Amino acid sequence: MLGHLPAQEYWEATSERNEKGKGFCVDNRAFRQAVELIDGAEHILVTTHTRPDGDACGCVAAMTQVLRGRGKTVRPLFVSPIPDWYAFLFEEKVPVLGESVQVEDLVGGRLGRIDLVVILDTNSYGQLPRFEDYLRRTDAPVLIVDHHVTSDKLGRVEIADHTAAAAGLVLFEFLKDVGWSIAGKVAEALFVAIATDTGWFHLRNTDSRVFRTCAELVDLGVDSNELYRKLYQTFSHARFKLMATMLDRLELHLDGRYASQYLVREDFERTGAAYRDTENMVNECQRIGSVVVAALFVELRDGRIRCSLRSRPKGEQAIDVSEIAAAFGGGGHKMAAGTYLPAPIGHAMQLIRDELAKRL
Ligand SMILES: [Mn+2]
Repeated sequence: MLGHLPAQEYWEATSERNEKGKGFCVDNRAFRQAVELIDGAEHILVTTHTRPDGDACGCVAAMTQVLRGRGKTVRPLFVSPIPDWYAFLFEEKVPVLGESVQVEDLVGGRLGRIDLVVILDTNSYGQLPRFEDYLRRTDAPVLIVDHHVTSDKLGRVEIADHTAAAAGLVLFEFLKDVGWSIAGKVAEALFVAIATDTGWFHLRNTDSRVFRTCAELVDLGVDSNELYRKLYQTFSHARFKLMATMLDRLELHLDGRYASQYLVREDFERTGAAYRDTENMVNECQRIGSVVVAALFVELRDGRIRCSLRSRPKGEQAIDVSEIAAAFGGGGHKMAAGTYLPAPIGHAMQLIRDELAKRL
């Protein structure tokens, strides 16, 4: 199964959508209740979903700094490691649950008292592996700031707006409404959250509310050019060589509508790239105009084949790739899904191609 998917993929997966650019869809009462919850707490734990993306990292960084600015003792915590390129958002190395911190440490109070838990960019147990154990065992109230449709209603107070392109947008509107300072690193972190969840303003969730918010953040001193460089122009040579290998292997099928690519173990050894370096690479070939569905097959260390699928609507033709993935025990969303397949890689590729041929 895939882990958490970026917001735009949830967004594109749902047809339900409010009028673009409305803004302020959250009831102000939730804002006031959130302030009460925060004001009543001294020691606050801040976390987000597994496989944190830019929205998740940006929100954790922003919320941590805002709460510290209000004199709170704040413990940011991730439930799985963050990509290296988001580390600049944090002044400290944020602990990861299951690495330097265990659930028992949280439950046993070995990290100190926690009287409020703030969860950003998710409201689902399924996105909080291990942390779920803690949530079920703690009496501390939970505050949610989120923009996903799926919800396990984890929060005593929930600031949730599924019409927002990013959780960072919801957090911005909350901070602005209650008059808490958005400046410096907080503004930068919120910009990263919103810009990354909209694919740097090119995905379909990019509405006028996104631009208005980001314009305000630029007025507050955010240097968008510098952030873009930090996030998208810092590939290692090894990672770039891996991408070049992948692109070299690209094949178009089904009248150019299906692009398949693959990487094998030897490619990682030869280039010196890491498995996590494949992140987002499957999307590269969507620059080819004819491509409707893209797939990347990666041979893992244990020999299994990880298949990532991406779909993009073209006219009336929209392929639900989660159905393709589900046919092989995987899952995901309409526009982004994945599954694991048995070796050999050629056979795995043939299975997906045959399944797609039925639909394309
Ligand atoms: Mn998000």
